Amino acid sequence: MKEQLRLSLALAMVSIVLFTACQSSHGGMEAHEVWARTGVKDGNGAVYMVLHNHSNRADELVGAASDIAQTVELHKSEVNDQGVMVMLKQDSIPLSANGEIVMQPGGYHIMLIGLKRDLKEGDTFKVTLKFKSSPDLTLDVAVRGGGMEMQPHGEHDHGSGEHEHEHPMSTPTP
Ligand SMILES: [Cu+2]
Repeated sequence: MKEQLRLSLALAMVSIVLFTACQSSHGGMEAHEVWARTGVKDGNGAVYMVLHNHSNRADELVGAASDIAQTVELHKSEVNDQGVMVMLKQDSIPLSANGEIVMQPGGYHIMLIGLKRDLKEGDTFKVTLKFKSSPDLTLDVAVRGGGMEMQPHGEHDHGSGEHEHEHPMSTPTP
């Protein structure tokens, strides 16, 4: 009886692993856990995911596009030598053969600059990834709550000294 229970537990765990593992049959690019922070119209947002390259050839992520924002850029958050978190625009992000890019808060992300509408928990929108070699990949992005909202441009931050930043730095950076 005890053995049987153990066996069924093991089988259950195997099926969970199979379910969450990559569906790698097509040998191309695949994204997992694609999500965005909540945000407000005219503010900024960020998209995160884990991107897998299931092919034996290295490639590069060279851009992203979406109707949701005025401008869409590849960014990397980094702590500079003064200990300040900054966001650096990336012209491309390398993706090794059978490798992955982890986009998460505090690291790589897809920056949405000038949102065309509010992003509320449960909303979805589309983002298209562009690669150097692989075909474009269009993804459904789910908006998750709990993200820190980015301040809209305008009233609150046309003070001096901050204008060289693309997004206000007073809020936590993606
Ligand atoms: Cu950014």
